[in-house]
Amino acid sequence: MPSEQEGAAVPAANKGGWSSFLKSMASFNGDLSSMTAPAFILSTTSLTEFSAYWAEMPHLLVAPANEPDPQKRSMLVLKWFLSTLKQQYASRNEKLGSEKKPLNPFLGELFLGKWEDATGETQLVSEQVSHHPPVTAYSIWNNKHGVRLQGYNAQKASFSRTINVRQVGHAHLRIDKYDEDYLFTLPALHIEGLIIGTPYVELNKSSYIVGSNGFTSRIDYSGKGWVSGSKNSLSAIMYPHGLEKDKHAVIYTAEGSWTDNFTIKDSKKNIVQTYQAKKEPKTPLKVAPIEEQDPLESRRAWKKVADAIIKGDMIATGNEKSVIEERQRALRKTEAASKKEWERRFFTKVDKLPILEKLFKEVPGGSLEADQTGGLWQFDQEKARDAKPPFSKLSEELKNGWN
Ligand code: HC3
Repeated sequence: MPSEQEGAAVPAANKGGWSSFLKSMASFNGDLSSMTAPAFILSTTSLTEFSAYWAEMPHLLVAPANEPDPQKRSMLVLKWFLSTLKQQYASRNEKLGSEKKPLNPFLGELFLGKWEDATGETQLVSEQVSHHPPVTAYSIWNNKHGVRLQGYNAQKASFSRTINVRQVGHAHLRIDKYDEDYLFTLPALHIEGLIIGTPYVELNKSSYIVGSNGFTSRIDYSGKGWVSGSKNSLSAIMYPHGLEKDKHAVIYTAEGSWTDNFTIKDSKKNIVQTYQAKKEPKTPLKVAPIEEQDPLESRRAWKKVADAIIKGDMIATGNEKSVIEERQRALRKTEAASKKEWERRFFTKVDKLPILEKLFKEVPGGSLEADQTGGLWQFDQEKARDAKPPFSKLSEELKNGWN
């Protein structure tokens, strides 16, 4: 894949490393966790933290719970989902200048936090529930508004001119007041700017939001092509179940950019919602100080690795990573010897997810794909209620809200 532009944006000292990385991608086996990237492109953040991107604007997450009209409620769910895209897929390159390679979570790794603002407390629990394949599960809830989001995700990657990623997994939003459930499928993505050394995510194909109230939204993603099109584009339609192909059945449409502005229009083409990603206020996530965290909490567990990455000390980075890997290998050995599987702290493997199975019928070719995610995962309120310090505050929250 040599090119004149290769590594153009990479500092001179790192050009060799970038070239070797690109060459090594020709034999990439599709397992993102086994990809070895040069030091300067390593992130200090683990993928367990990415679950927080779902709720950085709690006011938009809870807004549907305060809308009595079911069609408008579904439209607000669509608006919230679209608003999360920039956080999920573009916030890192905005902050760091390019998409870096996140830390691969170990089995049992946790990331906990909360958002506190006018919407009340929104809690987050994220846990690595599987290592092979890597699967991250999360639960996010706001008791004041009776809104609960949970889900899990894995990535299937391939290399053809760039890194292409199909996301496996889903998100499930529940609005207590209306006894309503929404299924979200996850968009496919690929990496742009890889050759010149400024990788960033572009979304492609489609994703769906299926509501138990009878409305589905399909979101189509596109980017800048050779001839036309613009970066990070989205176009969505919302329609009654089963009427995806009927143009006259469309109730709302959304158009614009998931990193900038988009509008939502009704069937008469009146603008009913405008969204400006750069202006929308975010609520910072509060995470316990590292010394108060559980040893399995991400920032505490990865601290020495993160410090070594920041210092640019690759030897220490490798050594500290090995300490974590060795500990994990020893744990797996003990478990195998005692025929006991690692007990997930907040999630449980279940045989069925009946609500989601029903909603998946509205997604063309969609299914739960349990074989790709090491099973089906569900937030376990019992486990969370019994949580011991430092998670006791969390169990109080659960006692007060979940039924
Ligand atoms: C592909 C990705 C890891 C997975 C990231 C996921 C899909 C994780 C779940 C989140 O909810 C959404 C999300 C956002 C970004 C995805 C990452 C972008 C790049 C990263 C690759 C493993 C890194 C590739 C290495 C390099 C050097 C090109 O950045």
